[in-house]
Amino acid sequence: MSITKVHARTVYDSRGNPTVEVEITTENGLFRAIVPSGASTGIHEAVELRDGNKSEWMGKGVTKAVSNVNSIIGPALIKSELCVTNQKGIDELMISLDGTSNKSRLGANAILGVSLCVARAAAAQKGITLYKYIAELADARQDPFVIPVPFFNVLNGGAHAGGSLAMQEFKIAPVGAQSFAEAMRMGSEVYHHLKILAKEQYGPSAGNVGDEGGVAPDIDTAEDALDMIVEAINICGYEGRVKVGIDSAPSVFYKDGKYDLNFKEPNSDPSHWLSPAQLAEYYYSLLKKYPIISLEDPYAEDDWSSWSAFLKTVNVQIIADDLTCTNKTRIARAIEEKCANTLLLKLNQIGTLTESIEAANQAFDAGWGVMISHRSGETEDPFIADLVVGFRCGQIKSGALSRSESLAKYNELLRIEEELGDDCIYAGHRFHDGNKL
Ligand code: 2PG
Ligand code: MG
Repeated sequence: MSITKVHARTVYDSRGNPTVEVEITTENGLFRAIVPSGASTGIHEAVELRDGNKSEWMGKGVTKAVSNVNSIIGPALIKSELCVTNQKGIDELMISLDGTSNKSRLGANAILGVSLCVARAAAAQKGITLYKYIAELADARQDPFVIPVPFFNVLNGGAHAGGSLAMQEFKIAPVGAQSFAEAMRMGSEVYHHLKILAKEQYGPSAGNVGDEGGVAPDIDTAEDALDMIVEAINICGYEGRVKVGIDSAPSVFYKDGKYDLNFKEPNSDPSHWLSPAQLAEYYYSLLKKYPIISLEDPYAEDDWSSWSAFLKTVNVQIIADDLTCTNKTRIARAIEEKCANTLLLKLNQIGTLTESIEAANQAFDAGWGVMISHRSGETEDPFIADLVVGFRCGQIKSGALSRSESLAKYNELLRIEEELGDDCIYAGHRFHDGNKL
């Protein structure tokens, strides 16, 4: 079934910034997708096309990307008469229409919106759910489906919050739950106890939330954050069943080959900046003291040698986000140089579903795990819930248990788990090996 109409418009993301929504019409109906946007974006990501006109939307308008869908991509797709079930053909057509290596002409935000709509239209044509269709596209086993462990980002710092905390995300993972539904209950209880503790220890405003819905108290160190999180876990009686993850997102505090944990302070003293080896020592101390099972972006996006030196010395999950940017050349290098053991997969870092499938399979083939991720500027579109089940990844992060842009994904996973019943298993402690379960 080919496409009869393509239409894009400007809508708004969870930070109130403009973003691209695309609608595609086929004989089966109208299908829609909205594109998310990062704040701590890696410099090697595909280009999110912004107008740059400071007098409108502070330069963040997406009218060029919207018009690229309406006047270039849409007409070309309709003319091509490609069937919506030909995801690869359609994605390749858009990549060649763009003609650049980083999608800077048409914009990854324009291309991704269309790519995701096409998948929804194809699933409808086949009369199957989106996650099942994605599993077919990715050539993933479906028997049983794997429901991921949610890594809830319950405490926000770095570029996602005010306050002086340098590290960006402190996540809780209910690996000891029996089901996704139970993981949600456990996560919700810990999150609410954490909020109470934050207010008690740092005053009423400490319960205010950051960009990803986690509490954002004005604390200085990772230890302050982790002490409070562990206390909340223990109050709920979930010691051993709820573990912890961190995304340092240090590309924003990497300066002159060193790491400045005081980067929000304008007059930060360079003599306190940490060398890569000192930062490693700091991570070891955290790993020793807290129930950490996952460290994302321990080092900056181009500090390759520090990544590989560090990986040799730890046995937790090490996730590459800014390092790899869901880009196959960078993933290949990270695999070759043994920099990490898990890929963070973000659709808009690369800009098409086809390339995202290739990235996931590239990681799996190397024995890596894959975590599916939202962006800190999100929308009500729950696409990644279907994506994580279709890809059989075993783990997802979509922010905290607050704000509907985050809950849209978690709630969709609750529905999927219920719908699948005995035909799915919760990844639990085996979250890293979802594709092998
Ligand atoms: C990250 C993400 C998502 P952003 O660093 O992993 O949590 O943040 O979308 O701002 O890049
Ligand atoms: Mg990250």
